[in-house]
Amino acid sequence: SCKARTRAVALAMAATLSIVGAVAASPPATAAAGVEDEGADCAVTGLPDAGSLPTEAKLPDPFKKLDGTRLSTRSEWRCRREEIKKLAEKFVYGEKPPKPATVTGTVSRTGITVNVSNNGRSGSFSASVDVPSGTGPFPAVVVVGGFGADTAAIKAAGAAVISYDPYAVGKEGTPRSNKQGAFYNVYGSSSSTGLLLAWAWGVSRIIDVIEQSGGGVLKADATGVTGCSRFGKGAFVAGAFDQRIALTMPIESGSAGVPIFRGIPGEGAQSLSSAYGEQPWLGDAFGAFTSSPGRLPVDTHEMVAMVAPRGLFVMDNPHITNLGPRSASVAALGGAEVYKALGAGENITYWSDVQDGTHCASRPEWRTPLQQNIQKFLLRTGSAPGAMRVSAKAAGNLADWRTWQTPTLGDSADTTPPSTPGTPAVSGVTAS
Ligand code: MCU
Repeated sequence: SCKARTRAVALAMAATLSIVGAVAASPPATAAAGVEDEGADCAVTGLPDAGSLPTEAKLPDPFKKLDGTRLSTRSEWRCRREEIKKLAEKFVYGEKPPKPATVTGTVSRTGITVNVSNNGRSGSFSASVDVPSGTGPFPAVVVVGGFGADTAAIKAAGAAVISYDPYAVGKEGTPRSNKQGAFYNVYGSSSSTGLLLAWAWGVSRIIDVIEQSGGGVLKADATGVTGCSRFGKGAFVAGAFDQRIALTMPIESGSAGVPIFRGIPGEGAQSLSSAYGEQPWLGDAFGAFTSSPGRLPVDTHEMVAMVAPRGLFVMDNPHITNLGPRSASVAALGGAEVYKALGAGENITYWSDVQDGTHCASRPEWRTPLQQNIQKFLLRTGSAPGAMRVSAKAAGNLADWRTWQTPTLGDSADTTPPSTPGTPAVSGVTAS
């Protein structure tokens, strides 16, 4: 069963673009940002209160700012993304704290250690590393949960595999009032942040350590993340919330992962109350929305958009209704509208056109696009275009889910310097 499998994996680990029309002075759209959150200095005002949310049956307009106006230039996306991030934290996942005061650790060809401390509290965890042939330094793919990804294909493409046990950072099986793991050691066992964002925080701290390691073994600016099922949920959230991640690859993530919350009840996927109740994956605040997702001021097409313009390869299984594949396709199609508006429509792939119905099976169909995505976004030697390979068996229709249209955004570059005592998550590194 999945549970036995995830436990076995955790135990085993414990034992051991082309931006079309790119703007001058902007980094290429395929490159990850140099910081965890480029919009950290944006002043976000006007977040709604939980008590005053209208019901919107269809997907919120990703291009509409909290002040009610719509984006007109690409440069505005940076702060619009920050609004989405704050909405997602407040209503869906809980808060992701910025980089802790102290992060130390080591990187070798076999493992990574991470030690963090903040305000007198500390936590540590480790991950194993498996390098491909060659001398390196290598790009790397973090495999959340250590299974379900085609690690042979990842290594054959030239990337290292980092096997990360998220349970060391956010344990399953605890009540929401007493969460455990390295994240909760630092931020408190009554933190309202759910496991998915705690796991994502752990991936970010691994990247901090890689950055600080000097790049002898692993390249700091070429990290991908993947994982299947509950760890696909985690991989998706990790990629959405850390702009240093160049390639995000959730596999069969199911409810609380990629599928739009609004679509899940109609499709008959794992219900929101079931996903919310099964484990404290989502933040505590989500509990108010399990039977009324239409009240959420944000949905997962906007988490897809948070990844833009970086590489995103969503893998899904059309044979298991419980996973919500139709709702996942709508999230990808909706988020792809933001990619297009940013001139990065070639950077997203959604692929549910697969034969084998087994959950988290190794799938031959994904091998080529997986390697092409690694070449394009991690090795930067390829330029294969993204694709929407939606299985006819579980094809959602974006038109049924939106009332908004995609604007043509002007090209002016964002020249706004970080305003105030901006707190870029990683000091001394900018995206230019
Ligand atoms: C698809 O991810 C989950 C699912 O949400 C759970 O209901 C089920 O128990 O486990 C799945 C999983 O993580 O399988 C490995």
